[in-house]
Amino acid sequence: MNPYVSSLMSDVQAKNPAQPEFHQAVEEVAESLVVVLDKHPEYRSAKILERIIEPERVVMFRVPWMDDQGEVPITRGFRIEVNSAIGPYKGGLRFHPSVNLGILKFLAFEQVFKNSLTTLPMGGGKGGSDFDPKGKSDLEVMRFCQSFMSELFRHIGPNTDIPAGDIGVGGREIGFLFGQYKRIANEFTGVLTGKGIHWGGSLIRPEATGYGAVYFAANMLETRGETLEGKSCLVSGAGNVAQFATEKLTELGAKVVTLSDSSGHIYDPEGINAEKLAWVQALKNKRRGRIKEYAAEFPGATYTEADPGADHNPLWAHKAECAFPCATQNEINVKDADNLLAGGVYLVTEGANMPSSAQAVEHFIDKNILFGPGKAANAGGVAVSGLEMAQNSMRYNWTREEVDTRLKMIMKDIHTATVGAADRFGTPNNYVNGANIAGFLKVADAMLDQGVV
Ligand code: NDP
Ligand code: 2IT
Repeated sequence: MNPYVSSLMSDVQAKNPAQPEFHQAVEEVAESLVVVLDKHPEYRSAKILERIIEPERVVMFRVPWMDDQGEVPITRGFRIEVNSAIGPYKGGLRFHPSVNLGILKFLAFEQVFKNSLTTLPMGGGKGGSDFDPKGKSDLEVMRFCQSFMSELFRHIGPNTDIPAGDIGVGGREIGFLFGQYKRIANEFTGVLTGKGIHWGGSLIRPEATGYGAVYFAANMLETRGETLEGKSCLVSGAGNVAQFATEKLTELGAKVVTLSDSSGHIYDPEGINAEKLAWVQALKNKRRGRIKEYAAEFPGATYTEADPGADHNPLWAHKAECAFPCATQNEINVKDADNLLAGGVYLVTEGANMPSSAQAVEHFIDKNILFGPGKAANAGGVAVSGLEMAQNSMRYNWTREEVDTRLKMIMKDIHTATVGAADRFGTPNNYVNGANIAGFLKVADAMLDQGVV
C-alpha cells in the first residue's frame, strides 16, 4: 500500500473503529487520489481528503413507534451530512435491519463523489434506520415514518439537506415522510425527492437509477464499438434499481436471465421479458412477495435458495456477457468475480452501491474488463433527484422525454468525465480511478475556494 494511504488508513481505522464498509470506501478513494495529491500539493496541505472523510455532521436519534400489537420497538435513526461544498446535502434514506453508523458513513462518503459527478450542485449525505419494513403493515410503516420524521425534520430542508429513497424506502415511505414533514413545517417544499407524481415528484425518478446504469453500460460498450443488443445479462436484486435496469436492458435488446432477493435467485434462460417483468413488479411492489414465486409462475425458470454459509453466490456463476449487481454492498466477493470472469462476463456495471468487494474490483481491473463503479454508474438516480429539485424550484414539470433526455446526457457526461480523468492521470480505461478523481476535483476546488470550514 502507498505510505500516504497506509498512514491515512491507520488514522481512519483508529478514529472510526468497527466500520469496515466505511474503511473500504475510503481506502479505494484514497488509492485513486495518490497521483492527484502528488500533482496538487495544495490539496494535501489544506487536508482536503482528510476533511471530506470527517462528516460535517452526524445525527443519531431514537425512533420509538408502536406496532400493531401495541408493542414499542425502539429503532435508531441517522442522518450523516458529509460534505456541502458544492450544494446542499443530498442522498437517500435506507431502512434495513443491517443499517448502522459505518454502513451509512460509507454510503454518505460515496455520495459526495457521485453527486459531484452528476454535474448538478449537490453535496453528499445519507441516512436511515435499522427499522425493517419487511412484513410490516402499511399502518406500522406509517407510524414509523412519522416518528422518524418528527426528529429528522429539524436537520433537513429544501436548501439544507434533501433525503430520498434507498433500500427499503420507496414511494410509500417517501409519501409518509413527506406528509409528516409538511405537517410539522407547515410548508410545501421540495424537501424530499422521489415524491408522487401529483405532489411534486419528477417523471422518470423511479426509473432513473436502473435506466441510468444501463445508459452508462451502453456508453462503456460503445468505447469497444459494441451495443447491448443480444447480450445476456445477470441482474441481482428485485427492487427499484433491478426492476428498471431489467426494463431498459430488455428494451435495448439484451436478455436478462436472473433476479434475486435476500432469500435466493431465479434463473430464466428464456429471458425476463416485459410481461414477466410486469409480473415481478406487481409481486414486489404491491404484494411484497418473494422472488421464489417467479419459478412457480414461469415454466423453464429455476429458483436457487441462498446459502448464507457458502463461499460464493451461484447467481454470478451463470454464463453471460454482462452483470448488473443491483442489490447491496459486497454482494460480489473474489470467488464470485472469478466465476463471472470464467462465465464470460466482460462488463460489470454497478447499480448498487459498492456491490463488489475490494478484491473483486482488483480482479476486474487486472483483467481489463469494462467495470463501471457504482458512484458513476448508478448516479442517474440522484441526478434525476437533482432534476426533481430543479422542477420544484421552478414550480414546473418537464415531460418524460425531457427528463429522460437530460438523464441520458448526464450519464454520457459522467462517462466522458470519468474516462477523461482516468486518461489524464495515467490509468486509461480505469473507471474506478476516473470516477474517484473526477468526483473529487470539483469538491476539492470548491473547498479550497471556501477556506478552512
Ligand atoms: P430496494 O429496497 O428497492 O431493493 C433492494 C433489493 O436488494 C431487494 O431485492 C432486496 O432483497 C435485495 N437486498 C437488500 N439487502 C440485501 C442483502 N443484505 N442481501 C441480499 N439481497 C439484498 O432497494 P433499491 O433497489 O433502491 O437499492 C438497491 C441498491 O441500489 C442499493 O445498494 C442502493 O444503495 C443502490 N442505489 C439505489 C438508488 C435508488 O435510487 N433507489 C440510487 C443509487 C443506488 P430483500 O427484499 O430480500 O431484502
Ligand atoms: O445511492 C443513491 O444515490 C440513492 N439512494 C439516491 C439518492 C437521491 O438523493 O436520489
